Amino acid sequence: MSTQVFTAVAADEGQMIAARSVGLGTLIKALIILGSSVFAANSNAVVCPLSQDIDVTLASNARWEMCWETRAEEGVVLSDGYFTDADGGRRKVFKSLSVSQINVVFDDASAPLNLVTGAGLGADNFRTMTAQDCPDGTRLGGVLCQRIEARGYAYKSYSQQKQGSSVVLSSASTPGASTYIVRWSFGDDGSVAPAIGLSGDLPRVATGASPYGWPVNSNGAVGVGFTNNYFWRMDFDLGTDDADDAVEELEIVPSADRRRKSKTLTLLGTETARAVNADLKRSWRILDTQITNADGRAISYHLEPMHDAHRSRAGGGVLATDVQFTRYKACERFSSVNTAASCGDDVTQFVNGESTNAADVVMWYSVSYHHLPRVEDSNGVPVHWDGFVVVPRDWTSLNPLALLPGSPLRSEYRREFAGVHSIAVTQFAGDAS
Ligand SMILES: [Ca+2]
Ligand SMILES: [Ca+2]
Ligand SMILES: [Ca+2]
Repeated sequence: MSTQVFTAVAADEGQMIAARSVGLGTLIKALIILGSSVFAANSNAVVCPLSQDIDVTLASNARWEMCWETRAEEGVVLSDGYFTDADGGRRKVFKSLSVSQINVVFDDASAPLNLVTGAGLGADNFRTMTAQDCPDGTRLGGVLCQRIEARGYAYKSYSQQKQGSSVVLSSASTPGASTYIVRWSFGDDGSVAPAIGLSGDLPRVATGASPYGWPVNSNGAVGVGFTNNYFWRMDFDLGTDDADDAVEELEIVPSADRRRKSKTLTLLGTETARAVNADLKRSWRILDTQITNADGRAISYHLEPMHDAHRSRAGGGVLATDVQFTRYKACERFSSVNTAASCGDDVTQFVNGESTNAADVVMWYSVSYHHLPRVEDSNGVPVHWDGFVVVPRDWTSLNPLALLPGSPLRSEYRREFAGVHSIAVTQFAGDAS
């Protein structure tokens, strides 16, 4: 556990906050209203409303800090996330992460569901996390399970290797017949992997020779197929300034004879909605326009869409594209059925020409999964996971997990955090010496 003491406080947008001394267990109940200038001066502080903080140091010495809260609609919302790499470099990664809609479209054209803005993932639709739900973990607020999970090799090269691990946060919600397990996995490599597990009961069962599903018992019951369109809102705020980030699109473009493939980088300077393109290996990254690593490269987080075999394009609107980049606006919470006054109805309306160059950028991403029931679903749908991963790109000039003690590479690597951290060089648990 951490022994670091946070005494400085920070907040944006003047929210009311409570300062907490982490590790000493001392709660300083000081409600303070602070402005953004204070945030810049005390960027090392993590201060959580209601003191709902998460602070986990993994075996590699990598550390994730963030706040969590619950809302009736989104369920668990994570905020103010900081990643400290295995060699001690610490930066802010995100302002807010949430599930921004779950849209269920049935194959028999019965009324679709919007579960986040409809029944909601939170409040009474949370399922209590029991000790059995959260083996070897820590239960937070009765609804969130915090665990450390092994993720296998962090790297392997000849005889050298390191095993990685992740902080995994899970909650379970039942906004209808289906149970959804909302999972956020934060790796010791800085990766962020959101996922949603579908389980519970089938949401729609018909009878007779329906072509829209699959027989789920011997008495003519047919589980109707459906598509879950999962939407996430990811407000990355990289580094010390939330208003100086930008978006770049990456493509790998084949030559006419397809013998060469050229990398192209395109700055997306205004709000935009984009679709994946498997042939061009299209992907996107959020970068900081000011902070670079020791090699002079912009630090960034990179979305690599690898899960697009299922899709629901026919409905148009928010389903016509896969990812959207917008300039931050507080009322833009839900990818669809966004009902806040003076705000767009869905993320396609949030995309209205504002600048995303050196701005507070928000990334919206969706993944679709079509569930064709099977008879095993009839007494409890086996969990089906869908999600994606966002990884650091040039966040550091070397791989911190592969820095061996005493390596001359370490002094080069540590230059990029000069003035940000000055702790003694640490030994890695599990390293060959
Ligand atoms: Ca920034
Ligand atoms: Ca906008
Ligand atoms: Ca942002």
